[in-house]
Amino acid sequence: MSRATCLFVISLLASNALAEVRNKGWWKNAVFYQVYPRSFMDSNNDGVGDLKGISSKLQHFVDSGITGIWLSPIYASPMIDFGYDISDFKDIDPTFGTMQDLEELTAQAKKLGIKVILDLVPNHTSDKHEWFRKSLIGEGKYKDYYVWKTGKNNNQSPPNNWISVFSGPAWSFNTSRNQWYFHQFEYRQPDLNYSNSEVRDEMEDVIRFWLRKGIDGFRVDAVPHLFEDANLPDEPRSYAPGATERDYTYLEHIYTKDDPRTYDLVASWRKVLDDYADYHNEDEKVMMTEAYTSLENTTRYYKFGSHVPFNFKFITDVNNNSKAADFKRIIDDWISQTPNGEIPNWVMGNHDRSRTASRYPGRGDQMTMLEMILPGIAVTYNGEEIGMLDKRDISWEDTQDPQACNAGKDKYQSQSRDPNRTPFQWDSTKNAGFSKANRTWLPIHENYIELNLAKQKIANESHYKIYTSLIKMRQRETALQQGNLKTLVQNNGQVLIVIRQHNEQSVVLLINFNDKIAQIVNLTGQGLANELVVEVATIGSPVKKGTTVNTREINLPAKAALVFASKKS
Ligand SMILES: *[C@@H]1O[C@H](CO)[C@@H](O)[C@H](O)[C@H]1NC(C)=O
Ligand SMILES: *[C@@H]1O[C@H](CO)[C@@H](O)[C@H](O)[C@H]1NC(C)=O
Ligand SMILES: *[C@@H]1O[C@H](CO)[C@@H](O)[C@H](O)[C@H]1NC(C)=O
Ligand SMILES: *[C@@H]1O[C@H](CO)[C@@H](O)[C@H](O)[C@H]1NC(C)=O
Ligand SMILES: *[C@@H]1O[C@H](CO)[C@@H](O)[C@H](O)[C@H]1NC(C)=O
Ligand SMILES: *[C@@H]1O[C@H](CO)[C@@H](O)[C@H](O)[C@H]1NC(C)=O
Ligand SMILES: *[C@@H]1O[C@H](CO)[C@@H](O)[C@H](O)[C@H]1NC(C)=O
Ligand SMILES: CC(=O)N[C@H]1CO[C@H](CO)[C@@H](O)[C@@H]1O
Ligand SMILES: [Ca+2]
Ligand SMILES: [Ca+2]
Repeated sequence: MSRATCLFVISLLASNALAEVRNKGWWKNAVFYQVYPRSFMDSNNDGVGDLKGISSKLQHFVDSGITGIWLSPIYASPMIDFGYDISDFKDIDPTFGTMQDLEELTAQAKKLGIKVILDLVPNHTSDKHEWFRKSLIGEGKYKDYYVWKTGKNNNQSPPNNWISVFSGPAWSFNTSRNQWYFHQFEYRQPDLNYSNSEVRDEMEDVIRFWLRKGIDGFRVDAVPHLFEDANLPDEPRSYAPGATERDYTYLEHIYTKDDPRTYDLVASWRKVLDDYADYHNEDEKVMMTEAYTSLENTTRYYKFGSHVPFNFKFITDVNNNSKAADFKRIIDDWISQTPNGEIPNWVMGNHDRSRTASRYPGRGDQMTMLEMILPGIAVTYNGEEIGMLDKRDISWEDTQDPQACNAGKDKYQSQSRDPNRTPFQWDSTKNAGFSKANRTWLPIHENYIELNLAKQKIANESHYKIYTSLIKMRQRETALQQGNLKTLVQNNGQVLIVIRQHNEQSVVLLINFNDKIAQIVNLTGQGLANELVVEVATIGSPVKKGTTVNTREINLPAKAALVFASKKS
């Protein structure tokens, strides 16, 4: 081999060795935190949160031990569905700031070691998106970007009986095109046509655009809704109790949900992320998927490239009347459905659901303990680290959520997601320190004087102290990083026990589901040390942090939860 060829081969090898995904698996024990940008922090005092606001609070994530944040949509939008109706996938809405603000946010976050993940909303666009406007007049390739169809009865009625998630017909007529278009959500959110390869190319292009801005991955919205059956057949009735003809639950969504092609589409997006990280020699990019569907169909996304198919079982399958055994069952089911080598995840709340502390009155911190002690990834919705509550009394006049507005004045409260979207409570100053505006986009919860981050930081016991102590434990305890998992129910079904063990190290969580009676828990025979130390206790528990207990006879106060670790020598 000549010297020149030799050098050539070496440099090829070198560049190959360099160009590869770095830091693979950084997300495996991550705590991810969902920021709802409208409600996090307002930097310019117009009453709505923004990107500069988030940048100004990055230290909060560092202090808390959070690995990465995912931001609900910040793209250009008429805000019919607060950013889930996007008019330009490659621009920032002025409500939230500028592209420069986003670049500054990602750059600053990178310096602090915080990952930034964006929301990808591929199912639909805003009706104000350029693609839709061109599609309306049948222009060139845009003609088939959306799902258009001539209606029945001489085009007088919709092409079929499909119902929108936000209730009422999922079809709207447009006079200039003289056809109906399909929308799974609001009528100003027309669905894209994913049978069209040009649409798929556009979305890959959108993903690459944001990767070039320095983001670390995507959370993909409303995945099961991506494809519809090409023949557009009527859907059968569900006979769900109480469902009226306009309700989404009135039909069995067999032609508009869970289409098998969805899985390959998700896999194609994962490939875009991997190829990008590979080519640019960057940290692995993460993909999270939002799919409210059966356990099998949700966990199937693991096999198609989702690192984190969101596990909503603590939101959808249990409530404040559930027993210890119900919790054990949903934990065990998820673990058994997680393919070998994949990582479980636990989501306690989000912008669509009632807050954890409201769903589990007096037991919100126990839910935080569960998600932090269980193996894998924990996902926190902003505000839950301080135990924020739903603001239930928002008036019809102040209501903003389109899902509630669609439901009408009589039903809006049962449909509204506003109560769990009120601004973050930073301190006890005006507007909870969220904004200096005279009016915020949603009212502040009136409990902010008492319930806020600043107070919880200095209190002896607080939701926030519990939250951060648990994250510190995750960083410290090998049992939480690598330990196996055992779940048990004892004391006549009253106590849930979660044990994590790695070599000689153990972490144990005990939750007393009995509101009135303390339990004596006996953990003999579980392979634990004779003595354990309380690391975290629920607020007001008479058994405090630092208490050493005998494994044979642990006093677990009524309605309390305790986290223990083995004594360090
Ligand atoms: C139909 O689309 C046109 C734009 O081409 C718009 O001006 C009009 O308002 C739409 N009509 C309906 C009924 O949606
Ligand atoms: C979707 O796009 C495909 C491919 O371009 C086209 O054949 C089809 O008619 C479109 N579907 C609808 C319902 O518009
Ligand atoms: C699961 O997905 C399959 C294929 O995509 C679909 O046929 C089935 O109806 C789905 N099942 C449930 C319970 O959602
Ligand atoms: C909790 O359960 C009680 C008793 O069944 C019920 O009255 C209450 O409405 C429930 N609270 C929540 C927030 O679900
Ligand atoms: C709030 O209202 C007061 C009194 O009307 C006014 O002086 C002040 O400029 C307003 N502040 C903001 C931030 O709009
Ligand atoms: C916190 O605990 C210390 C020591 O037990 C006590 O002196 C102090 O009063 C407590 N502070 C508050 C705000 O409860
Ligand atoms: C705990 O359980 C073990 C094994 O079942 C038993 O030998 C022991 O007596 C129990 N201890 C107490 C305090 O009940
Ligand atoms: C669960 C859910 O529906 N999440 C989002 C899905 O998309 C709709 C429409 O874009 C949003 O309103 C939801 O918040
Ligand atoms: Ca603002
Ligand atoms: Ca769709």
